Amino acid sequence: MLVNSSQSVSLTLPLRLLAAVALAAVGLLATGLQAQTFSITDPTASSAGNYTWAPLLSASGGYLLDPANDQQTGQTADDYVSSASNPGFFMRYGQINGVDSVAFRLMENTLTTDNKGNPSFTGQASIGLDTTGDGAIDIVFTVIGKNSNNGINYQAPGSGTNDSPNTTTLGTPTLISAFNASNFSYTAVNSTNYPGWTQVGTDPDAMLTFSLSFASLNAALNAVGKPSITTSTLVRFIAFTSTQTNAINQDVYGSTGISGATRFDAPGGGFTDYTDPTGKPRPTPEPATGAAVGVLLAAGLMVRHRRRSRADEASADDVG
Ligand SMILES: [Ca+2]
Ligand SMILES: [Ca+2]
Ligand SMILES: [Ca+2]
Repeated sequence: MLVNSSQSVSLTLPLRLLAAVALAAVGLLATGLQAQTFSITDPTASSAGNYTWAPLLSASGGYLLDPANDQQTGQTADDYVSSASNPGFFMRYGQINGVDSVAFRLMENTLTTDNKGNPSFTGQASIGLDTTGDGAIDIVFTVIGKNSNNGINYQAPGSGTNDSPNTTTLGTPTLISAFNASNFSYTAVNSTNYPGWTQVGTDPDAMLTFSLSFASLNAALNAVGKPSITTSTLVRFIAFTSTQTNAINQDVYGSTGISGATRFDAPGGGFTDYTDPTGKPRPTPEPATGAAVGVLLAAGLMVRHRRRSRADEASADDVG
């Protein structure tokens, strides 16, 4: 009995040490992820089909998807598209030109071109963030290609509840940055920038990508009276298109039409599952790395070993 107890104690201490080492490794992995350099034109997936951008997920599991031809105002250029094998809403975090940045990528049904046939973004696409977990949009980032404030803007939600298309109003866009080669890309989808993509309908589809620095994201949050977030804050995203800047009126990604549900946080309402700003989904269960799982397995085996030892002792006592 004494031998068993001392064995348990002597093994528990190294186990704690091992757990600490594993957690440190997890931290290093996270740091590595944040430091990774990328470009907004990087392909969505490897040639082997593994996503290098993070597909945003539904709260009920799997990729968040949006049907084709459900936008409400007639312009298929502003219709988000996806399928079970081709998710259409991605994000990525890392360094662009040495600056910590977050980027979003969306697939749209029709590529618009200028009179020379070159891709020309003339629409308006927005990403809303719920940074506080209350189901309401806290801030919106909008790329505008059609009138004043062309570029990447932020918008403050209005005084309503901002938890559904009908209850959301948006303030005047404030320009964060004009479009440039590092923060905006609008292009036809092809087998290089999205290996495995299947065209929707008869017209070429578009891939829209934009980025902003993490510092400017937080500066915008502060400007609308919201606290800053960190790379571990759990956030929900919602993507929508509009013909006007003060409301949601075209397509909500993840919702049939504008309003497949009465609230953004209801099934089919448009919110992604919670993720951190690096695109890493909410850990369930945590932690998820191989090393940490190994530690958990080892801990489980130890518990079983100790229970068995106690059971052996108990049965030995019974016999005695
Ligand atoms: Ca759609
Ligand atoms: Ca199309
Ligand atoms: Ca939709």
